[in-house]
Amino acid sequence: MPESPFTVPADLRNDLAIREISSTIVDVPTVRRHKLSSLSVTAQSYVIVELRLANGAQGIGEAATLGGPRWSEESVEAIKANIDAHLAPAVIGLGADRPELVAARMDAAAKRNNAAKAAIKTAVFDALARTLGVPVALLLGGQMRDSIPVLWTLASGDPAQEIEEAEAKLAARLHETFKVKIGAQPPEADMARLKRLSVALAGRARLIVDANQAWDETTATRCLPVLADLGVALVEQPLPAWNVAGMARLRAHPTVPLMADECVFTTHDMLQVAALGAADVVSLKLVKHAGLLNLKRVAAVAEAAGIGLYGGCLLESSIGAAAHLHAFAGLRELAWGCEHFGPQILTDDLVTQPLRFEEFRVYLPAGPGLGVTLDRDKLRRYART
Ligand code: MUC
Ligand code: MG
Repeated sequence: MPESPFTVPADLRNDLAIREISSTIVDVPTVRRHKLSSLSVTAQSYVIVELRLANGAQGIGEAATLGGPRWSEESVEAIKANIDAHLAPAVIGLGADRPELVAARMDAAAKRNNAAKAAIKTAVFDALARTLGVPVALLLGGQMRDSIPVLWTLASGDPAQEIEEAEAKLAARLHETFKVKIGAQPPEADMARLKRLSVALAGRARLIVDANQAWDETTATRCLPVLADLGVALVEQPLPAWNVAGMARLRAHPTVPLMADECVFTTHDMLQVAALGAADVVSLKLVKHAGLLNLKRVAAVAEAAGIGLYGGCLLESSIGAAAHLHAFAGLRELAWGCEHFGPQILTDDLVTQPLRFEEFRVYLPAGPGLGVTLDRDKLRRYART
């Protein structure tokens, strides 16, 4: 008879048992309006998970959303409700030294809910690593690097403002690659906007674009050669997430390398994209892959297919960004860098010591666990009442 996945080994350390999990919705204003193809935000919403073990160790995790349940199906309201009613009760009493068992219990308690599960799993790793006095990265295989090139996203939709913003980032030596959000306006208007940006920043910055599923295949076929002529280095998710075959057809006539984002949540999605040859690069995110271990699994499928890795984000604060950096730090290759500029687009952060951004890179915070400390005053200030 196959072993039950829920047989808890007898040697479970009682002091590592998960005793308490709480979740708080926070809304943190952004420094300017951030406009994607189908949504726009002036505040970023997260669910912050706080977890306590029997030994008193605490862990934190963050579930990010973008524009309510519009970037993906999860909203902060649904994330909090499902954590409180289903996911936390499923793992209370389990040992933090059994992250796979914690994951299996949550999968049995709720379908998908990937961002909610990711936040709890991050908090489990944080508490476990703090107990052991090691960084989370060490529990994931150890660090290949301690900093990662980090880009900035231009998403006001106003090219004059975007050029000014990019100039300021270049001058401060914070970012030299810029991701331009397109798809909120007609393609011709976006092409004109990109032309202005590429002329203004020529020779000094690299541009990539993210259409967030806005185009149909005909539009993409028409626009990709224009983007190639403008020197755009990468095009992210030009087609709807369902049209993976369409992405493969676009790649059959190479113009600009394509990056998969919303079409890759699970390892099965990644396998399909790889089998169809539908992407050159994949954007890795905790909210999509449901946690640190799964992120590395998706990366492994991509690596096996020769697909490049990119460290994606959903505008996380320093908490969520730190969690990603611990996972990214252990990947053998991260050829396309990362986009964890989230802490910089917020008017305030949720930790006592925000992440360090310097010389176009973001640094893995030092210290045990995630290496960041939740600022409880800030948590109270931005908590939704
Ligand atoms: C996305 O689709 O990549 C990441 C950066 C940004 O500006 O939006 C997000 C989501
Ligand atoms: Mg994207």
